[in-house]
Amino acid sequence: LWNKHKVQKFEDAEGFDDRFIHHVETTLARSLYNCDDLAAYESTSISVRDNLVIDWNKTQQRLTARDPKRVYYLSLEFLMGRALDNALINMGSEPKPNSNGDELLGTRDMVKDSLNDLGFRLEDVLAQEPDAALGNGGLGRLAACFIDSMTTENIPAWGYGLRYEYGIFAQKIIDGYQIETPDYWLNIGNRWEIERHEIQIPVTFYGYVDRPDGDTPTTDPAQWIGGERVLAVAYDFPVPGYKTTTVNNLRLWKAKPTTEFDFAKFNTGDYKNSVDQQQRAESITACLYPNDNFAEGKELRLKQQYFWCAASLHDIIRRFKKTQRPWSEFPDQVAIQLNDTHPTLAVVELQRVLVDLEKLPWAEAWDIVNKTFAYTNHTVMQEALEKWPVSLFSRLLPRHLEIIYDINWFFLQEVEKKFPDNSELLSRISIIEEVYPERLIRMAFLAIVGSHKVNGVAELHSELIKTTIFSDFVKFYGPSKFTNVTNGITPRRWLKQANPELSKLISEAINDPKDDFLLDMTKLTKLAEFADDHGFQQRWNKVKEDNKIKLADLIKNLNNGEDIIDREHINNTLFDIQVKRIHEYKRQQMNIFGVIYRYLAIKNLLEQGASIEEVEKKFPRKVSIFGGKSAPGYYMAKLIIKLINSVADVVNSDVAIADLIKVVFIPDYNVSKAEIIIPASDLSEHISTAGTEASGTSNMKFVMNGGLIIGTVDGANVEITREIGEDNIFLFGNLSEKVEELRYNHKYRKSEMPSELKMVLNAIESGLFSPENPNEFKPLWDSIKHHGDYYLVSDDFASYLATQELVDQVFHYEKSEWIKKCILSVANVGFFSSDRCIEEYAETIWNVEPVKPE
Ligand code: DL6
Repeated sequence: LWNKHKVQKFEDAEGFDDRFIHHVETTLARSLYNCDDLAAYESTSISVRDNLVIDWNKTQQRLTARDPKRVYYLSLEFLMGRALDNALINMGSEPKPNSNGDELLGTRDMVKDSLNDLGFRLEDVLAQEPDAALGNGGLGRLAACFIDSMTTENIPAWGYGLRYEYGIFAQKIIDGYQIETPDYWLNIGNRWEIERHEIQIPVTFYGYVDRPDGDTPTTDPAQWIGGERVLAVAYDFPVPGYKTTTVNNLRLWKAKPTTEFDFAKFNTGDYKNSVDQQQRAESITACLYPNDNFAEGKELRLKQQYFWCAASLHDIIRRFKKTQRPWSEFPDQVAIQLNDTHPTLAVVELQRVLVDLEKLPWAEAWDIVNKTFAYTNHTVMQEALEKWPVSLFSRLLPRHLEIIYDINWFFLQEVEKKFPDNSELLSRISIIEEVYPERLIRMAFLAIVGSHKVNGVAELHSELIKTTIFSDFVKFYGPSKFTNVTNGITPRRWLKQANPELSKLISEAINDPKDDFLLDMTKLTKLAEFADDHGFQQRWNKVKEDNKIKLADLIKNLNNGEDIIDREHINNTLFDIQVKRIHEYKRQQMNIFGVIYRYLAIKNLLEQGASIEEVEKKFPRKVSIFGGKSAPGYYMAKLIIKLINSVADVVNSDVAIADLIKVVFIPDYNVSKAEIIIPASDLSEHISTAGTEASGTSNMKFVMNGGLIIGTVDGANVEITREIGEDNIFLFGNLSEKVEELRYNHKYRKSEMPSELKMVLNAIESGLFSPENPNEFKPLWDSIKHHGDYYLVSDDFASYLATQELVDQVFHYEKSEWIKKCILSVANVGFFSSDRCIEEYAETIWNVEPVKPE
């Protein structure tokens, strides 16, 4: 009977129309005559989601039947962006003839045609969707790309995270300053999520530890009597894969109060407290912490972490227990990946469950824990490494603190055995940092001790963690525990979806009409055959020009309809883009100093009597485009944003320079803006101080979209150079090996500032960009002149400018060479597909196999 009445997926235009109208009329309770773009978006989304849910159910049934090892990806951030377009591309339907029988159409084209017939434009409908911006930057977007690839690769995988009510704040620029406004992304509801009322997991905080058998060792089972209890409610997001009917699940938890303490307070008339407690519970998943590469150390953040780890583990264990396997088989069935140290409490929680609740002996439990977890490190920067005060733990999670002490005790004993009488080593390697006035728990160390593998995210970074922050662990465990998996990005979103015209040109050129290259990126190498083909180069350049026009339109819209970019010269204006979080280590300040230098040099030439045509020969047309958010409390980053906007004001309104330079700061950089910005770049900047950017992933996105890179020898720039060839990237600057020496030189004032930088800083100090407050940018120049120039701007500035000159030369005077470099870069970018990463994780860390649909 169940089979007979099973809901069917829509397969063709007619099926889609029926489903669409059904949802307009029933789910939305509207009529087609009263259906605007927003309603059309909602109805399309629910119709598409219906298809996904049908495949989701089949995927879960298949997994239950086959019971393979599963991967659980624990990430406090999933920066998903919009879902609808991605689902339409991924949904797996092969292209088929349209109603006239004369054209190949995939699901996306079919839905586009149908919507057209119903009176809607797909672009307008897609634009209604708010971004799911539950992440800060690279780390969260990586998790989103990985979950796409895990599904595409048919890996049995679940993502676990938090369903924040407010995602990363929306950035407004007022008078050049960043102003944060809340991002209530659920304002119009969320048509992609399925609320699971039936899955409500109690999570406890505070309280005390009870030992019914008296003063037994802490490694024996104990009972944690928690104080505050909240419920974790599951919200599921189906994740489609490309050309597969596998649909995986992203489960996000929302906190809600238990009803029991409401009533207790209510009955005693303590209404205010009862409401307070409700709000306390809900506050756990209210907000994403808006820091990138910075650990803030707030109690609420630790509460978020435990809430999420406890609920996720409970869910994982429940699923495992259904199979009735013995505990010893847990690591054969479950691989848990820790995305940075944020989920490290899951290690402790699993040990607690096994020892306290399941009554396994400590050592047996620990063996299971260790085989289950693996940890990805995303940074070497001290300020980003999480350390929690012991006192906070002892209040919030008293039993977990005991367990951490025991883990540390056993670990240090092993260290002592291997390296006797080395108390310095013991204190360096201990999970507990003995510092005054607060002992701290080093979460990265706990993650290493609790995991069987630790990986960095690009080759240079993975080497650096072994020689710097984790060197003692390499000594103790040997190097084999540490490995590298270079990051990647999904080509479905970052090529097909963001840059449909380039994707089409590629599939035509390599004769791949069904877009199989999006699964097998080695097919791109065929593009190299066209690198010198003049006709192809022109078509390539036309796609770039069209993308630049789209970006110019976006900028115009954001600028109240006023055009900043000169449309007439758009093809020979170099679009130089740096979009990412604003951070001193990423060195947006060096970029804007470069712009100032160019501006001053142009003004000098003009003052010396050169004509604009003569000046243009030396400094051809260029638009410098910036975008990115600063953490709300990061003073220097906010000052950099202000400087960029102040320079833009001066330069853009200076008619004397006749549009040779334009500067744009795009407010509120997010995933859907990135999808417009990245395809439009001629050049993008990845110019971090060597050794500071773990990998970077936007570097890969820009290359995949046919732009060239100016960059330092840092993060994944190294592998990008290896893959695409050093002739196709503009590298400059000092190497990471030199950084320590250069910092030392600054400290002892042995460094010389280059004259170009002096000129720039003098101009800023003169108040050229802040006439009303000449000291406005003092902290920026002070950090270079007086505070040791930690990010080594003065050491790299001259080579940065020289390399920019080379860029100008090739772009403006050797355009065919430029386009050739772009084509060759795309031909060899295949390594950076996140499918490759997932294959590496699956094979070398998780030991899981794909489960393909029949
Ligand atoms: O691995 C993803 C991404 C890298 O591409 C960036 O280079 C790196 O800065 C970023 N790291 C973090 C670390 N934050 N914390 N916590 O976001 O990871």
